[in-house]
Amino acid sequence: MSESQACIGLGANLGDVRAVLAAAYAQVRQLPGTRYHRCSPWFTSAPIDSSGPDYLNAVACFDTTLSPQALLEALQGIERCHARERPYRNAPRTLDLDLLLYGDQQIATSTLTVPHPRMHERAFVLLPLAALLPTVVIPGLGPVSTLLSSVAGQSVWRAG
Ligand code: A4P
Ligand code: MG
Repeated sequence: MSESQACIGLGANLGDVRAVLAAAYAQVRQLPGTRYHRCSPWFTSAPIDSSGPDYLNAVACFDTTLSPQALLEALQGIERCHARERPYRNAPRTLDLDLLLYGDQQIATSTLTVPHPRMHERAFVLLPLAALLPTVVIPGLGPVSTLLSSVAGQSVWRAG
């Protein structure tokens, strides 16, 4: 069975965000057909196109035999475990798990767009991604290091 490297974004700005992100990452590590997990440091940032308290964000990468759609559904199952609600677009959230990258694939279906369509505009995604994979190239968009320079004005700091 073929294996691909997947990268996911983890974010939260409601509730006990540290506990929820730690629990969610532990659940990701338990997903079937995944191995070689690693997680970036955690970063704090003000909400972008969103509201509420500051966010805590991280990026995790692992190798997986799950298909992109199966992985998305597994991530949505973990979100549901943490009482994720969707009252309106970009609402504050107890947990957001986004599929950022799946190998070098570019995917556009009704339920899944990969690379995640807004990841290249967001320092809270690019900084933790670069901490894990400094030379990664975002398919169709370019090296993470180049993309990072275009979001240098965004304030994101390492969580203490
Ligand atoms: N979907 C399509 N592609 C993907 C993908 N690659 N990963 C679909 C995950 N989902 C994907 O997502 C809505 C639908 O997008 C899903 O049903 C899935 O089929 P959602 O998670 O229900 O809604 P959302 O969270 O509002 O959308 P999304 O795309 O996660 O929002 P964004 O654009 O990521 O914005 N500011 C800071 N500082 N930190 C943050 O983490 N997050 C957001 C969320 C806004 N501002 C933030 C942060
Ligand atoms: Mg999401």
